Amino acid sequence: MKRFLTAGAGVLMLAGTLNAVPVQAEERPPTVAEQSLRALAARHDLAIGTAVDTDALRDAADPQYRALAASQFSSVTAENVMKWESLEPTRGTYNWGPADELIEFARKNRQQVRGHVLVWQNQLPAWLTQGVSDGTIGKEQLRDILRNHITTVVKRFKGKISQWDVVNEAASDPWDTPSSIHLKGFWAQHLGPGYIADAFRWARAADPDALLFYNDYNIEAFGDRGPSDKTWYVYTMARRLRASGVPIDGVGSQGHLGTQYGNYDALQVLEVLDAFSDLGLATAFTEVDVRSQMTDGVRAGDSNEINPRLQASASNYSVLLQACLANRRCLSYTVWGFTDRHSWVPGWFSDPPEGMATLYDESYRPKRAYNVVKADLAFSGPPYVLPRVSQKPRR
Ligand code: 9MR
Repeated sequence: MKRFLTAGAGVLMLAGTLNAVPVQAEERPPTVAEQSLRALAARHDLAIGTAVDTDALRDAADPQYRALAASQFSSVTAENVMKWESLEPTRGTYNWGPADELIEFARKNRQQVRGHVLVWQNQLPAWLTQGVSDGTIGKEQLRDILRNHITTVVKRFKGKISQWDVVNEAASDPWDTPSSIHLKGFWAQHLGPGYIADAFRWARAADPDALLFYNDYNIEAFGDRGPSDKTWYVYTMARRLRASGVPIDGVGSQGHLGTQYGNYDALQVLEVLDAFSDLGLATAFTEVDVRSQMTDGVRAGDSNEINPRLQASASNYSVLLQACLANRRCLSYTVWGFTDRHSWVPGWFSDPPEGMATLYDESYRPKRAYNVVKADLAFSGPPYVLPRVSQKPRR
């Protein structure tokens, strides 16, 4: 230290004598802690995204939400406002306002937008589900309505959406009846299995440049590859769609995990991403969050109960991110909300209550999960982590 000070003083004296430019503090690169997630992800060409609650984004009393959404993320997904019930609450009358606001926010902040979602059995407008159940909308008409919806929405946002979730959550779960995985829900029931290929074709016709994804949960790792293995089912479905020339460009794995479950390691998760990309598909994590049960102890602030949850949550975020980094066709890693202040989890899981699922706590303090995501982005590189391979939309 003494030697350093003496040398420093010498330089100062010399500079003074020669009347040269004043000595500046030596330039150093920003530390990892000072970097944003999006800056670190950019080194891998990886988009790091978040679902956005547009009410929170608009809330003048909650400026931190907006600031973090802009500074930390390079991609945004509408948590709700691009869903059918939000876009077309009354038949034939579209409400574009909230979705447009998000697109404008993304433009200002140089962010990509993931479009979520075109075809899903949830959050459908009542006029549609009621019309089908009372028979005023018949099968042929329903198909026309779906084609018209996809065409209208995709054209409206053409050029502004990098990836569309075209079909969401079409596959059943092993706890459904029957336990063998099958196509479930409104669309399969009323239109039959062909609606999936149709949806991709209609979306492609409306925007030749957006990447078109199938998106689902509980497809992080393969199981026994038997009839109740959902990941295997989705893989087989994607393989068939590719083989028959359907314009599907990617598979999104949502990544909704819970610390109470036996989850996966990065190699298991990578195996699935590699299987999809070997079919010529891009991959993405689209809705990552890792929730925990909120026991009485957790709610009372007992660190014996809180710490293992924070650590397990962080570790699961890391597993998914490491697998994504290692798969060169994994184009984006999106979290489903970034703060416990605005997360779907507490409202959805109440018995037992669950929460603590995101990267920041309710007061916007970064949690261990945030630091682990940051460290993975900062400390990974060749030979196993290489820049992304861009995906060309399939014609
Ligand atoms: O986060 C969304 C929540 O605000 C809505 O109430 C809910 C309604 O279905 O949908 C949530 O988002 C879901 C997403 O659209 C699809 N995958 C599962 C997500 C969490 O339920």
